[in-house]
Amino acid sequence: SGKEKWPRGDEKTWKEGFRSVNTEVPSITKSIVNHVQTSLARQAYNLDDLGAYQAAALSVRDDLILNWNETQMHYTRKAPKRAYYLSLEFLMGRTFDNALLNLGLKEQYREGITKLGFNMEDLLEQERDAALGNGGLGRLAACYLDSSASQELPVWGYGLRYQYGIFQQLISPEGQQLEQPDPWLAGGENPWELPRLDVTYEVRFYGTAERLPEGRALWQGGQEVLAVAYDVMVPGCYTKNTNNLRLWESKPKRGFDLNSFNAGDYEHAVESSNSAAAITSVLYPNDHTTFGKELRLKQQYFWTAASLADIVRRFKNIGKPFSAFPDYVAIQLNDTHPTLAIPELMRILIDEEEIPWGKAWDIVTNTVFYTNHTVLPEALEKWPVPLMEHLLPRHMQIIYDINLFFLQAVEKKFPGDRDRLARMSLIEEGFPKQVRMAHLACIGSRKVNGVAELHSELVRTTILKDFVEFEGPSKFSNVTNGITPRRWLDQCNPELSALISKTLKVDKSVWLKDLDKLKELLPYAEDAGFRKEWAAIKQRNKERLAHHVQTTLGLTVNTHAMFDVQIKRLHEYKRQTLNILGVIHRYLTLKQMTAAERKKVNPRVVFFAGKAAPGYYIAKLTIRLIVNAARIINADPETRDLLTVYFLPDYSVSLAEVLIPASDISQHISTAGTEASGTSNMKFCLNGGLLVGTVDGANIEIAEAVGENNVFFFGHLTPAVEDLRYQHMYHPVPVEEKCPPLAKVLDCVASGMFGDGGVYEPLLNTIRQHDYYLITEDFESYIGALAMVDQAYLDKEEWIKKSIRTTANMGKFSSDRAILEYAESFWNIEPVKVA
Ligand code: B1H
Repeated sequence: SGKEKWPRGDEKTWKEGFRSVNTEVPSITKSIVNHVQTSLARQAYNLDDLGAYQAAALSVRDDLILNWNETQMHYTRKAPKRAYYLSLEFLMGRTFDNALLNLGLKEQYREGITKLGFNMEDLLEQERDAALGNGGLGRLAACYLDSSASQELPVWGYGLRYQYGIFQQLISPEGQQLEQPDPWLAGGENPWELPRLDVTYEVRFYGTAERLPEGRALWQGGQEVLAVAYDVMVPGCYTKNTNNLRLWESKPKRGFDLNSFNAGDYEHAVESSNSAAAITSVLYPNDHTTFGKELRLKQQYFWTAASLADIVRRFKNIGKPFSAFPDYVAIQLNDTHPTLAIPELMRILIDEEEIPWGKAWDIVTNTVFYTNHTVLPEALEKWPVPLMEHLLPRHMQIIYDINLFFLQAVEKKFPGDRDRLARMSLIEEGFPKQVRMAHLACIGSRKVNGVAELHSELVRTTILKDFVEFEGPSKFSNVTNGITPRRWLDQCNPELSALISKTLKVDKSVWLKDLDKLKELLPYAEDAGFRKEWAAIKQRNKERLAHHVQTTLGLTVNTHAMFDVQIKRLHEYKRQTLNILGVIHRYLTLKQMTAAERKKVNPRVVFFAGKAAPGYYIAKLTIRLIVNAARIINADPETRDLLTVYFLPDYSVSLAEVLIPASDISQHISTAGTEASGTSNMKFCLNGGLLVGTVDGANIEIAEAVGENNVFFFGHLTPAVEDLRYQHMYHPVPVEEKCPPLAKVLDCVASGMFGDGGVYEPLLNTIRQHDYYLITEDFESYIGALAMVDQAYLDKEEWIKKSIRTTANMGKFSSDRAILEYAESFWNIEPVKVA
């Protein structure tokens, strides 16, 4: 009624009960001990590291809840325009350390934990990664959440609460990738989420859609599934603002079918309840490919429908007419995975809110924004029309209607251009017909952006060229990706962070939220004392990585060598194959040298890590070649002081946090025009690692920022790629002629130097035959670039200068800059600070 007295009962008693965030060591230890006693029901005498971690995490959770509650209440009261980031992946990694750092409580907790007889580093290792993503796209979403909260922007994430994240990778002794499930929630309570069992929505699948007058329809029948909210708290850095990531879990609407149960048909009784629970059971591990699987489409609709219902309900609470929807809501589509948000919002506005088509379309196209993350054809989502019609009959009608109006407008602007209509249609002809999700996302959005300058240009000139011609260029823009310097510098490289603060004579809270400040490090490149400290930190980070490899794999790493790292999903376009063939080439070269010649060579340790999609045969063969080459090369007494190779299994956010600060050089060597941006390139450079790479994605902008003399570029440029592929297709030249040194390497592999050569034939054939990713074309300049790296590394002082200058110039790549670009130029939202 609004007139109820608040609080109920005695106000003073209430207020005395309120607590605030524990900032002093005694109150922190008290809270930890309380959690041991009550939440965990355990005792001091039998507490292990896991128990101590859980108690400490629950204590931090309490603090996060206070800030989260205050933030959400404040946003509700102020009712600002909000932005919603819809992503099927959020690759969050661990939370404990990050939360402590963002709250500014790490040192207090360290002291308290020590007092209780535990070691902070050991407790941090107890946490499992939240790995609800495949790679860059999912980690970008996580960085953007961190930046939104840190910049005090009213942004919520929406995703799925998968029971199983990205699979765990095992490597067999033969070098085969084996996959195991990742039951990340199996340990019981997850302290970083708040189950909201009262926040639920019903989501419908299948059934029939009957057209009604005035463009409306009645969709009924089919299967109804319940979406239950779990809220993950996202603390900002040095601010009270704590944003929300809402993850949906699927649940059967009713426990099970009682009629069948009573009739004795127990299997059927639980069938529909199982099929409901299946929706959010597992993350699809097929980075960069679309499969047209019904369960995946169910995930996409389940998630967009629940998210939109929630967004619409929140909007309605403000009490404004729907015409004001775009003034209060911005929805960012992370790739095409949530594109159903467009027809779903149309359905809500038309069928439920009874808004006419034209007005509804205006609302949608002023609310939704679309980010494209790849131009690779195999990654562009298409859904078979028969599947859509079956699963989402009403949405298929709406898509047809959108298409009709759209093509009429195209026909009007380009009369009689049938080819253009066919190219631009939302429906691709064929057997079966397919819905082109990128086209739908494009025409349903206010803005479309790519994720680095080159990539955005490729979006404009290739996959969406017709749409630029039709709608004009202003809708199409670029937001270059960024990374959060909190996790990717302060957290993963605390010594470097401390050196930066000491040198700049400011608290880290200043430069971590204004990363351009790193520029002030530039003059210190000339300071020999500073260089010494800088190099010593890199050395200790290399030792930390070596220690990790020693304890997890039992292998001893030479920390006096140059550390050369390539860590990312296995994919032909990323060309791990080029790297390992380069390693073998180096090995063959070393073998031919005299002992005296070898003395002049820089020792090198090459690290690989990354997962292959379970069904991606060639990518798995690449892993096999790496592992077997490593086995032979590392065992060779003639060369092993100068060259060793490691494939570190089960790459994850947490492993990246150890690898990245330890690298001297990292490899980002995609065929030009294929890697939309890359974000690990930014992480390495921020940590003072140099980069060897192709002129692709964000490598280009990194080189612009840090200076071309501080990166090692090689390979053909994007405009050449198409012609070269054409030549390979129609005028193939044998690799023996095109690139003799590569041919020699391929022969060694084929002849069994690294185990049965026949095994590798299919991989070698991808190069010998069409060589779509142009390894033969880039091999020699790649070897040349690596030689330049060796040359540069000989001058240690100059190398350290390059390292310092690289870090100093990386300010642009903070995800704070990126998220502010989205906020200002797309979403039109402003910071809402919680006092
Ligand atoms: C990126 C994907 C992707 N682009 C389909 N596209 C997926 C596509 O499961 N799926 O169906 C999953 C992922 N991921 C990456 O996005 C780009 O390759 C990187 O270059 C880029 O840095 C990253 C973030 O923008």
